[in-house]
Amino acid sequence: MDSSVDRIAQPWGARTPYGRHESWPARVDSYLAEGVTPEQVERWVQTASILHSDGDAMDVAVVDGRMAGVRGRAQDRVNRGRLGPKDLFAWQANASSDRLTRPLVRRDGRLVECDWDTAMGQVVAHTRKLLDERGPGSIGFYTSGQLFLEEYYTLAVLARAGIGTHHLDGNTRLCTSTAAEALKESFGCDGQPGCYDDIDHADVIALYGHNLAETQPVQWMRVLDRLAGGDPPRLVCIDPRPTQVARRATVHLAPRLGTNLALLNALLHEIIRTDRVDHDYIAAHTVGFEELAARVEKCTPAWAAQICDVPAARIGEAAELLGSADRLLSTVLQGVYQSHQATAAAVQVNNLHLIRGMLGCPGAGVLQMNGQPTAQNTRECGADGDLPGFRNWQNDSHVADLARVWNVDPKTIPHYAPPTHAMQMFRYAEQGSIRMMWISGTNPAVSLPELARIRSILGQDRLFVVAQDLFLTETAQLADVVLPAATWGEKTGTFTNADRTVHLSDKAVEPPGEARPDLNIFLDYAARMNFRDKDGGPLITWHDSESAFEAWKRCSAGRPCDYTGLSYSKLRGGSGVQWPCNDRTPDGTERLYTDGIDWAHPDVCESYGKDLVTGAAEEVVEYRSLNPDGKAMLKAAEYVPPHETPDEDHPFQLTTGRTLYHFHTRTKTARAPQLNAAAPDVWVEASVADAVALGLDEGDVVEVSTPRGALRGRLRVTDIRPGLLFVPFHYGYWDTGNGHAPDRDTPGRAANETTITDWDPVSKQPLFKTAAAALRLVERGDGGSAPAPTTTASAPAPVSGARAVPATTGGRSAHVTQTPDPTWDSPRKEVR
Ligand SMILES: Nc1nc2c(c(=O)[nH]1)N[C@H]1C(S)=C(S)[C@@H](COP(=O)(O)OP(=O)(O)OC[C@H]3O[C@@H](n4cnc5c(=O)[nH]c(N)nc54)[C@H](O)[C@@H]3O)O[C@H]1N2
Ligand SMILES: Nc1nc2c(c(=O)[nH]1)N[C@H]1C(S)=C(S)[C@@H](COP(=O)(O)OP(=O)(O)OC[C@H]3O[C@@H](n4cnc5c(=O)[nH]c(N)nc54)[C@H](O)[C@@H]3O)O[C@H]1N2
Ligand SMILES: [Mo]
Repeated sequence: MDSSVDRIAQPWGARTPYGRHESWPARVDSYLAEGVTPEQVERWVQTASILHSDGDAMDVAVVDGRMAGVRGRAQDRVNRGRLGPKDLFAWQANASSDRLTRPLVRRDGRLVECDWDTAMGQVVAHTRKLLDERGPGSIGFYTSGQLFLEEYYTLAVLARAGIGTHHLDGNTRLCTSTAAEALKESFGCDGQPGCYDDIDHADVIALYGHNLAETQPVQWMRVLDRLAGGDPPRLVCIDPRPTQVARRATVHLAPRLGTNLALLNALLHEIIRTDRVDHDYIAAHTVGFEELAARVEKCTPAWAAQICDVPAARIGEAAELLGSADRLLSTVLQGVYQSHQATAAAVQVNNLHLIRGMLGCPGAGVLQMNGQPTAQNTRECGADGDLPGFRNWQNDSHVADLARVWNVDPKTIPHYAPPTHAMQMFRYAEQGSIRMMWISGTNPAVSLPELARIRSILGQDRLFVVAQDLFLTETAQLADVVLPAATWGEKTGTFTNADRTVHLSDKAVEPPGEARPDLNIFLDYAARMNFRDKDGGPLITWHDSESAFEAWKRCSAGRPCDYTGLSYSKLRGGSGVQWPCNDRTPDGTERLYTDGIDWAHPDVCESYGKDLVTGAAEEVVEYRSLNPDGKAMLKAAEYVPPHETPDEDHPFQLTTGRTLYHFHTRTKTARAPQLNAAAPDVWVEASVADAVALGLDEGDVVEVSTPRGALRGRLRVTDIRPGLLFVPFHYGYWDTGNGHAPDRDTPGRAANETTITDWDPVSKQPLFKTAAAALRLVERGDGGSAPAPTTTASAPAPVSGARAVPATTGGRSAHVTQTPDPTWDSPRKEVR
């Protein structure tokens, strides 16, 4: 029976319970704009969500050449028809009246409209001048985790072999660089070992710094459905906030910020002490066990309890669950990745699985999670600081192989040092060695740390900034040339989610005005620059998305992320398919490492690894002696405290992150009325104890300040860990009315006014989750409440005598139809 549910008030919808080792029942969620009936829909066009890393498969409804709604795809392995609130409502932003429709160039200090020839002419003229005068090292490209595979691959070829620059990275640096690095450190190569189906089989699911309920709501529905079914899994949650995950956990540990490594070392200590290790697996598939055991020998729960400020007994309970699990699934995300020992901590989760032999079979998997929808492709295609196809920049034969694919001289591809990471690119621009920065699909003027610094870098006269976006974002406002991009729904391409599932996204409608797909913009630039291969032929031989995909397939051939068995026609109609997909695995590959470790041999590995504490890169000689046979590497690391810790002036720890209803800098979700209304402005979360001590109440306007800057917002009192503040990072200034950057007189509201320029030494991922801050009252709230949702981790704490905060609801315009599959009989899956 169909049901209609307000999916703002009930974000996860109705339950479809299922038991362990059964397949997840299908349920199709659909939403049509008010006044549109199913009969009016002319076409349903296949795609998947680009608002998180799940890849929820969906069809877009088209009426009169315009988008009119969405419905989930029941046949897809990822979501089995379900959609989350952002999937359901955010498409409305595409039709927003303030989309960029023409290119802009800066004249006399102001951005004015022009034609494409003028804008691209300026970009090309600047490139040529810089190449002549300063060489390729003066040009940097900062891209995204939200474009399509075909676009990243084209960008990687033109930047690395066309321009020959070392400076190409994605905002994936802020997002999944630790995921990639942790996989390289343990397995020698990027590539997600586990998959979402592991949720169907696990008896214990551990989530480290991962608010699955809000950031991948459809997979949380899957967990909720298992919790409601037979033989439910037990959850272990490591998060200092009372997330929905924490509320449903058997063991919830709320550690001090930045202490994940201490906690993980204690968990490993307990598992080794109680000998819950798989000695055969360790002997057959790993190196480094003795060093790991020695490193964690003194890391008792009592030791970690002091550092993390959680009860030692609780650490013991968590270790008991992890140690006794029959099929353990672990996920790791930003609560681990965006702190000072990010890679070192993420690697310990891999270690825990390796020593327990919990890998490569149903229910036993690690998900070093991705965040952005297409971050996986940024990594595969080498539009982050890696070479395409997970090739090793330190291995000359890998570089030669890439040069063969591109028909260029190996010397053309810069590989004399590690590729520049995004934080370093901004440093070079600050110092003046980078003079042109082409920013595509990211909004660093809100998303990078220490925004006052970022604004001053992007605002320099000597730096030529190109911004390629859908809207006149905070970043675009600082650019010299603004290129209007067509986006999801308006262009065709593919992308890959966090469990290696490749989806095709077909064009549904025309882009507004003169906006062009990113691929066309990059191809146009390459043509105007006349990039050539070593025989004088065109460097880039493709002309549209499908031919770009075919070119990428050739580049991926024989590599871990092998796409050779995929094609647009294969991806149309059914479910997404997981790479590697080739002659041997034509239906894709559910799990990696089912028969041992495949890509860690010194000749094939993507990386020779780094020192987990200092980040110093190892050489091939060291790697060969550590790991001659290409096994998994158990790498240990010693805990060191966060770089910035509270003191008298800044007595709080400050962390930042997300809320269910918004995506990043809100260029899309603020333009979807249902989502915007659910969390229309910034807020600050503090604990009951701290609010009482400071005499603060729900709704009071407070200021959070650090040595970098300050922000103001209303207070929400929650069950967050005492001593900790949380601020969502979604709120820039483009829609604040005054439309200009904060200054001394108008304090900002972006979390990144306060964050620090600092990063994990191994992955170079910036620290958004560990700062020290002060909190003060600015103005009494006068009975108002914080604009924070009540359905999420931001739910108000029950405080006796306090006013009730109105519940978050969406009303009529948020009603979504849910259609369970009537033919469902919960088949049991075969389990090896
Ligand atoms: N609704 C929504 N969903 C999204 C996105 C979005 O913007 N909005 N963005 C997508 C992207 S790009 C990403 S990267 C993912 C991010 O997804 P998540 O990582 O799940 O989201 P965050 O809110 O950044 O952080 C997760 C949790 O880390 C906790 N945390 C903070 N500090 C620490 C710490 O020191 N230790 C531990 N153990 N935990 C800590 C926070 O309390 C928070 O609940 O979400 C994706 N999905
Ligand atoms: N304080 C704090 N800061 C953080 C984080 C945090 O947890 N705390 N998280 C970090 C993480 S994990 C991430 S991923 C980043 C995200 O940070 P950003 O990438 O800067 O955030 P978005 O708002 O997603 O920016 C994407 C931009 O691309 C545009 N866009 C969308 N689709 C297209 C397209 O098809 N083509 C083009 N050309 N443009 C498009 C959008 O309009 C938007 O302006 O933020 C990071 N910053
Ligand atoms: Mo991210």
